[in-house]
Amino acid sequence: MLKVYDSRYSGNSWKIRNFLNQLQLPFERHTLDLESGETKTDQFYKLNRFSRIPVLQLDDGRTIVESSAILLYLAEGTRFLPDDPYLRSQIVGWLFFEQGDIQRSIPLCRVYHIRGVADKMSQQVERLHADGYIALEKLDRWLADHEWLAGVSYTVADLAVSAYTSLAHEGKFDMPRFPHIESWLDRVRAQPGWLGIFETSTYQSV
Ligand SMILES: N[C@@H](CCC(=O)N[C@@H](CS)C(=O)NCC(=O)O)C(=O)O
Repeated sequence: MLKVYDSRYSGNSWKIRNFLNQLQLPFERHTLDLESGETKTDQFYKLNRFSRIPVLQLDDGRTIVESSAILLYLAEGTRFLPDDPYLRSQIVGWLFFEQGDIQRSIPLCRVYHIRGVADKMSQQVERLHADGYIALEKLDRWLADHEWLAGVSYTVADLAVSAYTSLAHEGKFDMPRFPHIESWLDRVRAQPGWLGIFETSTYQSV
């Protein structure tokens, strides 16, 4: 059975569980404690050369690391990743945007607020907010006249980009400023099998 190594609050790990639920694929969940250094052991290094979660482990023991790579692997041959090379390039482009633009700012802001250290880190939070707003403005502008990120239906790009975008309010981003993002997030959440970050998948066995 597929194994997912994750942590409770990780948005990157959530993407994987959410997608497995949408694909109706059974998996074993192994939740690690990041604060106690469980991703920094030699044993975990063998699963992920970058010493972080999420990791997907296949039946034969091989692993896939990096959330975008895991999503692309799982999406292959499904309606969430069309065969058409141009459409695929659009999807991959959004996955890069998520990694480069969204992840540069939103997750860290969220972590500072969750851990209650945002006030102490106010200068850094201000910089991260400025950066995050630039990415959110680009996304909102695209969504003003597109229902989905790539093509005419929900794809793995929508799933990936929506994860941290939908958690941005936890980093105190003012999301009502982005009405097109908010309507798109409603459409994403209405997809069959969509799973909230703290919901347990029916396909999860641990
Ligand atoms: N680019 C990676 C980022 C993964 C990542 O940032 N993982 C975080 C949790 S969301 C982590 O493991 N942090 C602990 C660490 O780096 O030690 C992905 O998309 O999978």
